[in-house]
Amino acid sequence: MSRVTLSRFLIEQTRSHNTPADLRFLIEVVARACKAISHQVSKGALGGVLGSLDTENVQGEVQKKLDVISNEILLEANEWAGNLAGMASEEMDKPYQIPGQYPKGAYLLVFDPLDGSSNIDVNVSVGTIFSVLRCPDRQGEEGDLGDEAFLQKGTQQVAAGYAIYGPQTMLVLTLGDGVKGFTLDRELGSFVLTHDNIKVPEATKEFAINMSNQRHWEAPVQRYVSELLAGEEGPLGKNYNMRWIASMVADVHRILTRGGVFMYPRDAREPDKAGKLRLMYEANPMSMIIEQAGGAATNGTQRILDIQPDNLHQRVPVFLGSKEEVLRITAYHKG
Ligand code: AHM
Ligand code: MG
Repeated sequence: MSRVTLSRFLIEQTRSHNTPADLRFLIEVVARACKAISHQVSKGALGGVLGSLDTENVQGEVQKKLDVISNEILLEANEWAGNLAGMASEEMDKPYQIPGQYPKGAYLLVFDPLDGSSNIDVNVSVGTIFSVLRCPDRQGEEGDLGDEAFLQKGTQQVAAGYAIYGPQTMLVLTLGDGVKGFTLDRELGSFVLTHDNIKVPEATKEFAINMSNQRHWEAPVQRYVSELLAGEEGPLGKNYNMRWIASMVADVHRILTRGGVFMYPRDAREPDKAGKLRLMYEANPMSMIIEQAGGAATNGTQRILDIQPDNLHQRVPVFLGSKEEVLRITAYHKG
């Protein structure tokens, strides 16, 4: 049986679902960049790529060498291809302008080039998260493209995905019609479709949260997690298992594989920040994938994809995964 590569899948999408050719090329370029990042990540200490730089990103976080390398790989791969009007990244304060000598395209690409990078030096899975939006008409045609072009609700995403650099490198993708998983075949040099129609089980017995922040959480999260911990004797009547990888990509990948609920709530450590994770390039693409796989994603009170962003690097509380549990914790916030 012939194998379905990402390229073949995308060509078939163009035929069967009218996926525009430039969107197809864009995904191909992002996938190629992810292969290059996977290669860099896999070199580890041999490639001299581990460790931190002396620089901080816009969020005030120390940048890892691989954060910067991955950001550059994505920018260089995409800037000349003609599919984009601009890019924005966790690692850059302002949108990246397509250099004048290259053609501009209809889309915007937003990404976290290397999510979970605190895990790189300890050889635990990390990943790239990306979101594709349409560029509003005529913006950036003359002069620089501003932040406003990117400030679109998650419902406006035309594609979202992530690459996970783990025991296997995989690309998980949605074009708004279900979720597909592709595994990198290093001998072939291609992503091959291995997980057709990924679905998140509606019910689960597994949760993911950084328990060390418990004392800072708000009341609904305190209540919910104490019920999870109470197990069979508690109000939920079942025993729950816990996992926390501290790489959103790896935690979400597990949830897509076997169910679960992922939480990064707002907490009282930094009261002016609405959580740790960023809306545009972490929460929105992951929420689109989770919803397309039959799960749910909220900020506690509202569907994440319905939030109108007002800032490129805006933070948001995140509750996502198996529907039953996400609806429960959301009800606790409202009630
Ligand atoms: P990063 O984008 O700087 O890597 O931060 C995001 C990561 C997520 O992947 C993960 O869910 C979270 O931070 C872990 O945070 P903590 O170390 O507070 O548990
Ligand atoms: Mg991140």
